[in-house]
Amino acid sequence: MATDSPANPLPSDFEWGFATAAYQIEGAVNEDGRGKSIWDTFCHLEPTRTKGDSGDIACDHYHRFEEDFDLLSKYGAKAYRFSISWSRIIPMGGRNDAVNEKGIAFYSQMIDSLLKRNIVPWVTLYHWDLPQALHDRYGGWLNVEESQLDFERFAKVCYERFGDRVKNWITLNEPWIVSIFGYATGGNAPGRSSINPQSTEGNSATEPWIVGKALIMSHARAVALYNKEFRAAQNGRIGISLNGDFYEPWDAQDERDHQAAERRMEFHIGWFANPVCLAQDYPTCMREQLGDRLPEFTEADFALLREAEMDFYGMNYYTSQFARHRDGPASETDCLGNVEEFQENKEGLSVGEPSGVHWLRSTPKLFRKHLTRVYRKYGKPIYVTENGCPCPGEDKMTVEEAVNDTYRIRYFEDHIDAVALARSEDGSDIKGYFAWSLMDNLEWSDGYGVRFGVTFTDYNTLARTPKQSALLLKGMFEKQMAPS
Ligand code: PNW
Repeated sequence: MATDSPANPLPSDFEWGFATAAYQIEGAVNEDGRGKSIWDTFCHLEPTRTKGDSGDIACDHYHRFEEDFDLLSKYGAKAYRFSISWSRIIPMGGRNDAVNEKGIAFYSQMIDSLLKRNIVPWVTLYHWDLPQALHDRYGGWLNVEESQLDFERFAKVCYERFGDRVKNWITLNEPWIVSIFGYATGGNAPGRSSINPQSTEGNSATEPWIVGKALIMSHARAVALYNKEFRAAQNGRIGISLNGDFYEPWDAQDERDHQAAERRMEFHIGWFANPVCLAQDYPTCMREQLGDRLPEFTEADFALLREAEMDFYGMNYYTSQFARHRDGPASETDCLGNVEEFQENKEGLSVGEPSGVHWLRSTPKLFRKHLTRVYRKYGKPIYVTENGCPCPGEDKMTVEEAVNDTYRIRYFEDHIDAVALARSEDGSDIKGYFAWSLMDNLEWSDGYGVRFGVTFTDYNTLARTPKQSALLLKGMFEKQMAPS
């Protein structure tokens, strides 16, 4: 039995489990009154922006969630993080639009099914699937004033209908990716960009910063509402999930690269964490570079941010990189802080071992640094809300080969070790961990080729097969909880 002693790197109440997102697994896009989201539209653009794939069927989780929760039980998960499709709950999205009772019933059944199994539900309100109707009506996240009021109402419906049973809320998943991939590079829905040859509309110099403000204020409204009207009765916790890599200087001898690494992290994390964790303005280096392209916060905005005190910082972590400063002024469309990014440093040393996707190398030591930097800077307890990888070559493997996921097993071991060390050695308060993902699923613009699951999904038969890592995670956590 695990007992708590100061020698145990992880406490016995450390929460752990697996994460997913609605559009990546549910399918059933036209069922039971669901409205379209911007990802339905994006996945059906021609020429394709998603390798010809869409979430029309995905893992068919909508019809198979009981089977998938059997897997969670089998893996020993204590918690499960999933997201709610806004357009299943409010098909047209807006604050005066109708609520779809069938959408409510679906998530209600899911929540009950988890609780019956003693698995704690963690709900993300927004994992990238904006109702298409809001995009059409007023430009979606480009309209700061309208979008925050509609998001607040969506959040309210979720608290009212699920908050008796759901005690863990995540407002937004990765607002950085939403803003930059959606409105600067155009790689994600709604695919707007002025620098992407496949995009027909957009302004990469201005739109991501407007969208960022819309997301910050939407988060703030959802948290302030929870604090004011629901916290006392429901007694839950609320936070946000931010992505961000740790950056080391490309040339450790060059002070300008040290500054570049810090600036890169401010553009990644400080952009959102300053306002949402500290009720402060954007980092100074962003103001300096972006000038009046970065929207101001009014006094009323700051007042709302102060009312939106949250309980935890959700960290999505996959990899890290090196940053090198650029000479001269930043271009209008730069969104990284006027730096170049590399996976090797000046000496040619790789940041980590390559995985099955180009942007991800395994960097557990920098994970520990990242956890501790974020904890010291923003002062919130941390839940790792995503961490995981595809194995090298996994996209071409048969199920028999893929279940033998030694790279992923090592990745998890090393990253869980880093969490334990950040706690026991650095004093960082880390309370939970979710592996991404419960099963292989639609990897957004990469389609179904890139497999992040601990469960293999056969997209022809929709059969699920546990990979070895799925069955080993429980032991990895228990080992860290045991007296040493
Ligand atoms: C996250 N990057 O996105 C998302 O929250 C998940 O939905 C997704 O499946 C998972 O990570 C794996 O990609 C990211 O390029 C997408 O650095 C891309 C990056 C980071 C996170």
